[in-house]
Order: sequence, then structure tokens, then C-alpha cells
Amino acid sequence: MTEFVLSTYGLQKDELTVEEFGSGLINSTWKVSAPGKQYILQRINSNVFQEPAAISGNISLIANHLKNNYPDYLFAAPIISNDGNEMIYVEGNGYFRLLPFIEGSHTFDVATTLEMAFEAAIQFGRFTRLLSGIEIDKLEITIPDFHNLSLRYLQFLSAAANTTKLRNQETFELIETLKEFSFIANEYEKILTNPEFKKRVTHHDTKISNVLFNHNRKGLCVIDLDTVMPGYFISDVGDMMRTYLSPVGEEESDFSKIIIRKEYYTAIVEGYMSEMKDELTEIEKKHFFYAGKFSIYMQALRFLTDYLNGDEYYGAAYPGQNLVRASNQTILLKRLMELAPDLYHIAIDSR
Ligand code: GN1
Ligand code: MG
Repeated sequence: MTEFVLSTYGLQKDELTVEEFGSGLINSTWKVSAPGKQYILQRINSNVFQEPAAISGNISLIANHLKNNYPDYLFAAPIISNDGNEMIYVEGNGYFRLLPFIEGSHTFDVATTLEMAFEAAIQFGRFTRLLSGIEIDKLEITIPDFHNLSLRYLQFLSAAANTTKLRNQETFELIETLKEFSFIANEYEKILTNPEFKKRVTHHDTKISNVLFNHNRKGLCVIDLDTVMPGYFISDVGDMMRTYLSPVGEEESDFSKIIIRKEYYTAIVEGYMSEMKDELTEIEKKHFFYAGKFSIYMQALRFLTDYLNGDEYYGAAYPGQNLVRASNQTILLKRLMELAPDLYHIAIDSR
């Protein structure tokens, strides 16, 4: 399959090596090595992204804006195929695209140093800031209601009401706990009606592996732009907290290892604010800590919903994987909330 796709870019099979790459849950990704040049090949999950043209439309809009206004910004735009397309459609297999592999770049799966968290937060903040001149309504919605926490909560309630007896019994306590946290969704409802919350160009998947670093571990740029669309800053800041604060990630089943590293919180604040402090409103700054609750709660709901629905969205490499992930994220949420008195003021005071 990949052979045919690569041939449409003029890349011939006998001179290529193709290996699986990265750790994303949704799209499939390969690294393609040709003599003297390397590429990233991706297959877009069309169950999740039902309108791939919305993704390529957004990416060209962004690429043009950056090229015209910030020509030095490193932006890995998709390569155009020999017949002039940004994506290749293969009957029965969906859409593929090819990107340049940025030479000398590195990615990391876990934020193991404060500098990495700081650099990543700069990169995501810079991305939103540099694109603040784009008319937000020109960007298309690539996944409707992707970070709509109220809807995610309703979907969770419905999954809990309609699951198998066994899954319901197993998850009873976790379901109750997540219901008790529904005030986080209520607060999101208030944000929706508050004009102080601005719709901005938002990445929506700010894990550390979506930042390219150079050999000195300085951030180069952000990647994985499928979910770039209008959104609130809490989505990006929150997902950084969700994925950088704990030394272990969402797959960890030894929950005693889930802790909040306060200094990583400060690194996220400092990195993000170094780019965004003049863009965010006072009310937004006051919701910096809330961002972490928002993202972690939403991810716990999404994993548990998927478990209750029979793992149809994320899939499961072993039975119960989505339950482990949901329990992990719920512990992370509790750990974060315990530190509210210590962390709440850091972003507000950083002005
Ligand atoms: C998915 O595919 P990946 O790993 O980049 C998901 C994110 C979740 C993440 C959890 C389109 O991202 O929202 O936070 O898994 N992306 C989509 O690991 O659902
Ligand atoms: Mg992603």
C-alpha cells in the first residue's frame, strides 16, 4: 500500500526503507528513508477525521500566513505529489500524505527535563501567537466538538447507562467519582458564554512528542497539525499539564508513580507566558490552573467512555487498557487538585 502512495511522489520502492514511527493512537505514521533524504508518511484515520480536506485547507492557510508574516518560522508543510495533490486517496485505505522529515530534529515521548517542558510551552504559545492575525473563522473545524467538555460528559453518561452489566459493575466507583467532578464541566459552560475567552488558533494535542527539538534540546516547531482549529487556550495549556506534570504517562498502571512535579507546572507557565502574556485576557490568566483540570478530566471521561463503549475509538492493545488509562487520568486529576492552593497563583502572578 505505502509503495503505491510513495510512487505518486516519485519515490521508488527499491531505494526506500519504510519503518513504523511514533506513538500516536489515531493516525498511522511511518518514517521513509530515501538516499540523502527522509520523510514522514501518514495515513489519516478517516473514522476520526471525516473531512480530511478541512485539515489540508487549514494547513495551507497557516503555511501561507507564516510564510508571509514570519518567513523564518520552521514549518513542515505537506509535500505536493507529482500530480499536484496534498493528499493521496487510496480506495479502501483512505487518505495518505507525505511530509519532510526535518533533518537533525528529535522527538521525545516523555518530558524528562524542565527545559523540555519550558521549550515545548514556548513552542505552543508561539504557534498561537504568530497565528493571532488569522481571521479565526477562516479555519475549519476538523473534528466537530472535539474539546466540548459538556458533550464529552453527556457521552460518558450515555455510555455508562448503555454498557454491559460486567463493564458497569467493574467501573461503578470510577463512574461515581467522575460524576462528582462534573463541576469541572459546569465551569466550562460558563467559559463558553464569557466574551473574555477568545477563540484562538489552537493545536489541541500539545503532548511533548508533538514538538521537534534540535540536538541542543531547543524547541524547533510543533507538528501533528490535524487538530489545529479554533479553540480556547485551556485546551493547549491543559494538555501540556496532563502530559508533562507527571513523570509517567497515561499508560502507566502503577498509579503510585503518578505525581505532580510542581516545578514542571512553573516551567509550563513561564514558557507559555513568555509568548502569550500580552495576548491572554486577565480572566483567561485566572483560568490557567483550570486548564489542567479541564484537560485531564476530559481525557479521563474519553477513555472511560471508550471502555464502556467497547473500545471502539481508541482500540485496546490488551483487555481493560482504556480502563487503566481512565483510572490513571482520574488519579492524575486528584493529584493536581490537591495542589490547587500551591499552583493556582503561579500563572496569575507571572504577569
Ligand atoms: C489521540 O493520536 P494521538 O495520540 O495524537 C487523541 C487525543 C488524545 C490522545 C491521548 C484525534 O491523540 O485527543 O489526547 O490520543 N486524538 C484524537 O493519547 O482523538
Ligand atoms: Mg495527535
